Amino acid sequence: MSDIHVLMPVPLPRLIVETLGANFRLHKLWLAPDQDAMVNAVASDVRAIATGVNILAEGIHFPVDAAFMARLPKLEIVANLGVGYDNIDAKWAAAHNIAITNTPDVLTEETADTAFGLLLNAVRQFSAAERYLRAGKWQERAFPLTASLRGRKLGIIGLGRIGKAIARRAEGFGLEIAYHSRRKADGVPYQYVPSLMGLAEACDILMVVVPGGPETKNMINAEVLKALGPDGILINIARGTVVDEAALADALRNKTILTAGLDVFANEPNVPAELIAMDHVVLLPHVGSGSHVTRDAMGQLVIDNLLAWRDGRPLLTPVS
Ligand code: 8YV
Repeated sequence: MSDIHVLMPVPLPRLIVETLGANFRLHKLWLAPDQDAMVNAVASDVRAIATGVNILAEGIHFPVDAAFMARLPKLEIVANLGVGYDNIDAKWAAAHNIAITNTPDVLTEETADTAFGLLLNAVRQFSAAERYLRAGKWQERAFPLTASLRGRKLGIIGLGRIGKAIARRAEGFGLEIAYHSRRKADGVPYQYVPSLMGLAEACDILMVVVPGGPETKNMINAEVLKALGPDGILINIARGTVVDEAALADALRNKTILTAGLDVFANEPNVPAELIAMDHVVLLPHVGSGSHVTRDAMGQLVIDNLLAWRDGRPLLTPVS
């Protein structure tokens, strides 16, 4: 065990807790009866933070914001479990020479699978159909016919690694594909649409794959949903904050759009009651990367980044 102090604000998966515990002086903040007192006690020693979003214990959120990092004068690195790192004030960290690592690549295919599962489920109403069967209603009559994926055009917002993995799947399903992002991507055969409104107008599926944070907050608003139109399907596997949830509930209630599939919410684990009450909307509890194999790979990457930092080797996946 080294004498390097690492602070873990939230309960991360066991692989990470055990391995970091064996290699560092690990402080498990979430277990402290008085968290503020624990931070004060270790603040002058802590050189690294291991954290994440939407972890094991529901409802535990811990923003690694400027105020928190400012309390740790020796902080050098924040290792995040997750590709998204909107739980960390990255600008402040960069300005203070604090490195951030995340867990890209290892979760790309899993998350793209989830996105596509949500889309198929939302368009063909598989969750509702299963509830129907379990409720014994099939005995009375067949499940109603649904909308179809056939003939649709998919609009991907954010053509990063996960966006491209979703696009590859969409090709196999015979969908037309367009995307919107800040810049046109090199070497992709998909139609680039320079504005979000333009993409919403041109497509009948919108797939949200952009990072969270202030820049994308409520980017999917009432206007965008109106442009998506009455056959439109919204899928969000990115961050709940990207979608104006009140506007989405209105759009679903008023049939401004057809349906939605959501894996993420603005205030997890709280989901607006109005969305829960809508049987045709598919809601998942932020399970995008949530398989054993993928979470293990993500956890290993958190560990490997911290060990590389400890040993003075280059970080594996630093956030630029
Ligand atoms: C979570 C995610 O990190 O990678 C992301 O950005 O949202 C998820 O993979 C995951 O729930 C682990 O906390």
